[in-house]
Amino acid sequence: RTAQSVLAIDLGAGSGRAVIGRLTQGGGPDDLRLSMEEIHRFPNDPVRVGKHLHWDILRLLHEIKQAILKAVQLEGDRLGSIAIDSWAVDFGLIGTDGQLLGNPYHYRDHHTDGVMEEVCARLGRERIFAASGLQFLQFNTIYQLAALQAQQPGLMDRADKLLMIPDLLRYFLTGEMHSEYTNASTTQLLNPVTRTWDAGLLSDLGLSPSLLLPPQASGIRAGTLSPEVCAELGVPPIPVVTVGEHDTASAVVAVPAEGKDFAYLSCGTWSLLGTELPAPVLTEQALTWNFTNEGGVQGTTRLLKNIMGLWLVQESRRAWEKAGSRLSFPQLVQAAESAAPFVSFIDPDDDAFLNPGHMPEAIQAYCARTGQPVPASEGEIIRCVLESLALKYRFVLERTERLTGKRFDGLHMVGGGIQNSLLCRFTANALQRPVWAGPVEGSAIGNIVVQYMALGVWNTLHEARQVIRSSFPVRTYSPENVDGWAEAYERFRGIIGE
Ligand code: ADP
Ligand code: LRH
Repeated sequence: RTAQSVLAIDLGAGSGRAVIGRLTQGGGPDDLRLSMEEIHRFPNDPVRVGKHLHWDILRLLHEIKQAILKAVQLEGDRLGSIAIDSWAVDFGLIGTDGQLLGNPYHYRDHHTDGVMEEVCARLGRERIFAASGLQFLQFNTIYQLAALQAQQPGLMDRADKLLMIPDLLRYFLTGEMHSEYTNASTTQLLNPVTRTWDAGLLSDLGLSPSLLLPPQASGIRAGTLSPEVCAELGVPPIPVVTVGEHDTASAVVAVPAEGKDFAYLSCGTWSLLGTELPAPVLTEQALTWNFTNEGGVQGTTRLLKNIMGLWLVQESRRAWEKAGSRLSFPQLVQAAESAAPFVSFIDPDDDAFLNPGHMPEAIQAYCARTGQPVPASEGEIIRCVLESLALKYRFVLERTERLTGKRFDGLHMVGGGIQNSLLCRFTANALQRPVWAGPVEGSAIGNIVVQYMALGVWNTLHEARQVIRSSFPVRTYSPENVDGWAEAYERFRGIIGE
């Protein structure tokens, strides 16, 4: 087997894609180039059943199989390995017979409403933060498990193992169960110092330690396609490896930074803004500001904060589509560009926006509640969202600097959201620093790179990032209209009450 190409499956909350990564030799002996070819893209539409929102996990498995089939048809024996990354926190429960128990919940389902508050009152926020280093989000795995214990004790009694979404899909492909570290770190049950499950937290929550498998590093062999999958698809037993299986961990791998101190924004359904560090920041200030220390590839820490991101645009578009308007993302961006600047701002991270049902109405209600002009047209609403996101990026970047004592020259942006060049421009303006936008398929590229690291092509992230830098375009946005944005930032801070 000549291992020259790899298959990355990257599942976002909005859509999934399968990408083949290939390495080619440039002019000199050290001149490697990475290229990628998207071979499959599919929507990831959650399904509502009764009161609850679930992922369509078997459909995702079906799409992954289609991707494997296409990859083998294209690459034949050259295909060296396969890996999956996905959104964080969600999981499937497996019974003692090895079967999946029920459909995994979507993290935006309301079954966790109020549960975080209850668990924090019982265990203490300080204690949970010291034991996990994680930000408090109501959908973290820890609160989903507490919700299931209260609401479906029978299910929890039958659960033998918990597998995070990529672990689960890998299990379906290989028959082997493993837990991958970067995604395990998003559960809020993993200790950021010992990098293993926090026994105290598990015990206080009444969770059996045997529910969770020991977290494994990214970049190791975690099985091969099972005989059943090989027979079904007519493909050979290709190795399946672990990567940074949390999509944000993979996105951070793909940041084409030159040095070790850089700020990034992974820009998709969510906006994840922060920096890469050798160790977690577990200070009181990090807790108060609700920052997170997630596990990164090669033992790094991702100090970052979740910002609601382009979910606000996606959901607005969905509401307008239901009402019969069919504007594409580029058309919505164009409408926003034509709308008046700096009219109203929202805090993108207000709880009202987590899953409001009708996003434009939620945005309008926020503006009315805060005594601002209420945006009406599609362009006005999207303008309000994009300006508010850019201003929130500045707010979080400045806090990241205060937590780390570092100063960043600019911001790297990766992910599907950088196709929104208005947002990139606004961000450079709000920050009053340059934005370097690229690559678009950050998570898929990070996934590919770690597969190549598993194959021994690179030893360090630094080397891999050098190749990413020379292989994919990066567009620079320089700040303009500095005064207008500085004044807008002051108003924005007043509105969000910080
Ligand atoms: P995820 O991986 O979380 O599903 P992506 O990284 O694919 O998300 O980013 C999806 C978002 O990118 C969409 O919500 C949309 O706002 C934005 N987007 C995608 N394509 C375009 C485009 N052509 N123009 C503007 N925005 C776009
Ligand atoms: C982005 C992401 C993010 C998590 C959220 C649940 O796709 O993985 O890092 O907080 O989804």
